[in-house]
Amino acid sequence: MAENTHLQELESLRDAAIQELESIPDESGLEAWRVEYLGRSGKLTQVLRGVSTLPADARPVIGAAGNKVKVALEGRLGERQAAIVNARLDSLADDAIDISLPGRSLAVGRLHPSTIILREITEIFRGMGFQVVEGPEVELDRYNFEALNIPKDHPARDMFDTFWIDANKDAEGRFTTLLRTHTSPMQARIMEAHEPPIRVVVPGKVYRYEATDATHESQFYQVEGLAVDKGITFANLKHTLHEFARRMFGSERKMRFRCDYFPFVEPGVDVSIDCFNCDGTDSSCRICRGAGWLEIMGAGMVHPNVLRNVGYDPEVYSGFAFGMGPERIAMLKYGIEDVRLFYGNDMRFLRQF
Ligand code: YSA
Repeated sequence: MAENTHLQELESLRDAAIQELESIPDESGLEAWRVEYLGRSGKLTQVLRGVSTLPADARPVIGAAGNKVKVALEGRLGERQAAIVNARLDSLADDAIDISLPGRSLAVGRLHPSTIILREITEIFRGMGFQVVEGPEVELDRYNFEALNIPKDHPARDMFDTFWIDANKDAEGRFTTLLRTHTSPMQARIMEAHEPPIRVVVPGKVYRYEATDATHESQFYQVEGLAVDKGITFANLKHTLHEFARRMFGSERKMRFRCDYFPFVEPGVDVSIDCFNCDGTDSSCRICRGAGWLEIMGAGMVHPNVLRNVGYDPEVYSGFAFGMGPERIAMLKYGIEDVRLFYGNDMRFLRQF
């Protein structure tokens, strides 16, 4: 009787253990199951230990049945372990990486055409002994105009349509801060901060409140040049700009200087090169439009008033200065017909450089 009860107990222990085992999802669960049933204090181990207390005739029967259950449970445990490992391997195979596939190419950035031309220009001047410096885009009226011999109400202010910043006003209620309309204010800042000799170029963004068209943007770059020392003459300016044009556009280019007016130079000139597309021979040339000449910058000898404004003695020092538009130069070099393409964010244009 006792024998039958023990046999039933073993069977239900086996069935419960197997049912539990089938729903275990991972190896840590399997280990907990092993400890619960087959461990030293496990449920089956307890039953097997109790065999010695049974009547002598029941011991071999229950002992043999208990061992059979143990072997069966160990066997099932091994099967379940293998099933869990295989399931994991199968899921890895689903996400497998095919290392024989070619890689996906990354889109590599490139330099903006303005940056390319700016680097080319500044490198040429660096090669001629000029230092490259930069200055603020938000500028004071004092540097953008007044230090450059353009006092308040001077008509020359109309040459530079200005974006004013309404943060600060002077005693008469006039704005004192602006987005610089040219890089020339850096002439005054540099001369104020340093004694001659000075040889600098200043690349930087400038802003003008003007209607845009194929040759006019409201934001564009300029490169300013300034050289101040004892005995600097117009001949030094001509030589420097000739050398620049030779390195930038080739040695066969001719250069033309014509009188022009800028309040901060005397004399002032505009500087052109002869058209490298048609050599001045094609009245329908798409680059010079038949003029034969391409204007590339304004320049001149630094006005004595500008030297005085920064505390230099114009009897002792003289200097030349120039200011050019790199986008206009890039347009000439690359045959770009509309300056608005530079900041239009059209990737089809930008990818060509
Ligand atoms: C003149 C004499 C000096 O001693 C020093 C500098 C200068 C240049 C002066 N500061 C100036 O800004 N002159 S400018 O109005 O004729 O502009 C200079 C160059 O900037 C032009 O030759 C042109 O290449 C470019 N530029 C002017 N307005 C532009 C422009 N580029 C694109 N869009 C515009 N709206």
